[in-house]
Amino acid sequence: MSMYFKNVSKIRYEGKDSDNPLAFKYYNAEEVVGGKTMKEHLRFAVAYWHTYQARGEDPFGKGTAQRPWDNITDPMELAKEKVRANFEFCEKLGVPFFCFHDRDIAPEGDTLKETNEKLDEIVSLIKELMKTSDVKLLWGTANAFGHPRYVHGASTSCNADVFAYAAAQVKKAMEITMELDGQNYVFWGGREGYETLLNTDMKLELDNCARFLHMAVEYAKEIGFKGQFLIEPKPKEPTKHQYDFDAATVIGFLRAYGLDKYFKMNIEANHATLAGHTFQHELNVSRINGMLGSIDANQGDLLLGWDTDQFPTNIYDTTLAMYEVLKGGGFTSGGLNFDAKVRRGSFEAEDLFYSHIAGMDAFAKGLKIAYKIIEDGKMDQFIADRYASYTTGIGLDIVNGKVGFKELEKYAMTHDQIKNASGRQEMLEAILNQYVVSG
Ligand code: XLS
Ligand code: NI
Ligand code: NI
Repeated sequence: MSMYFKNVSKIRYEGKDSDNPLAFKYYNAEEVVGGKTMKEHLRFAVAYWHTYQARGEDPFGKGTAQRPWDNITDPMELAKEKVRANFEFCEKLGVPFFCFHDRDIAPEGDTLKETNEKLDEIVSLIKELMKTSDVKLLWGTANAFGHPRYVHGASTSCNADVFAYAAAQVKKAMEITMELDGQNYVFWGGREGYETLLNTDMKLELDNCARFLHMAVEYAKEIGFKGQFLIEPKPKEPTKHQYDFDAATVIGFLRAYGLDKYFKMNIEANHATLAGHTFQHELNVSRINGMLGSIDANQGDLLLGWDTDQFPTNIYDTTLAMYEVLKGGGFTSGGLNFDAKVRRGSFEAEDLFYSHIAGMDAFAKGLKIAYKIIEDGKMDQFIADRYASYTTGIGLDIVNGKVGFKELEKYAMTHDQIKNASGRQEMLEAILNQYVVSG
């Protein structure tokens, strides 16, 4: 196997006192936390688009990235080199999964037919390399937003020809995801949204989006695709208003159109921030609705209003995220996909390793802290006590549906001297600090 990352050998766990930047300080793949290894809990994935496609370009300047495949000019040769590089990269990091958009792995041809042929050629190479590797596909998706044909959206485009083209593209993306044994298939509503209501029939666009998803569900049944369908909420960017705004909006939409039993959420930290929520909020909403499927693990910059896709290094966030994941019973088909890119200034290939190591360590630490919080039970006990009034007397009657307004009025007439208890927010924040610091 050719070597793309020659200066880096297999990344090992060296523990918290190691000063080797190319070693894990907290992520110890085989270490058992509550009956499962860290590898089984965290199910890390490398995002193909950020790792092999992104060049660090921004609106003010060209890409700065220096990559081992930079001298290859033939697009198909380049695509193949990246496939090989992906396997070497994931193996060196010990990351068990990767994720891709159809257009990340193969270039488009002049016609849809040609594009699909190119895709097939690359998929066969991936399949071939999978035979001798433990690296698997966490999820596949279709890039139905980048090409100019998607200027007005894909399934929500005003142009029925675009709807049809997107359907053909997603059909193919589902097929290759299945062929590569992908464990999930993601729908991120790239340009499904609007810029202005002055030119938009929102009702028709939403109905069409639901029609599209129903077609996907039907087709999955037809071909026997058993992977989990995921929807990734995002409130804005690229459009001013994205229909899949946040978890609550998406869940409401799925229920309204009878799609809820086929989908779960793929929650991205930075998208939560853009929606004006915390990462934990989005995970919690998904979890309590039984729809927490997978995570796009990154972080945003609270001072910036766009999707900066930074590597997750904030231990508070990773702790509270893993708290929600553990409370939800852990990942099944999902995992932690690093939908994150190195900064423009971090242009060397080695930075791809430093960034993933930083993210993996942050989540490993978060997992351990979250597990300890749950195991100790102090936080749970506080919440249970806070709602204790619903476990006896009138509260229990409310929960059991035994009383209505008339009975409650009668009760309130004789219980109007109400006593509340403190919410103790600062005390709880200090307890959380103790957990995070003592780790
Ligand atoms: C963009 C999204 C995208 C999805 C996959 O903001 O995060 O990368 O994860 O299409
Ligand atoms: Ni994402
Ligand atoms: Ni994103």
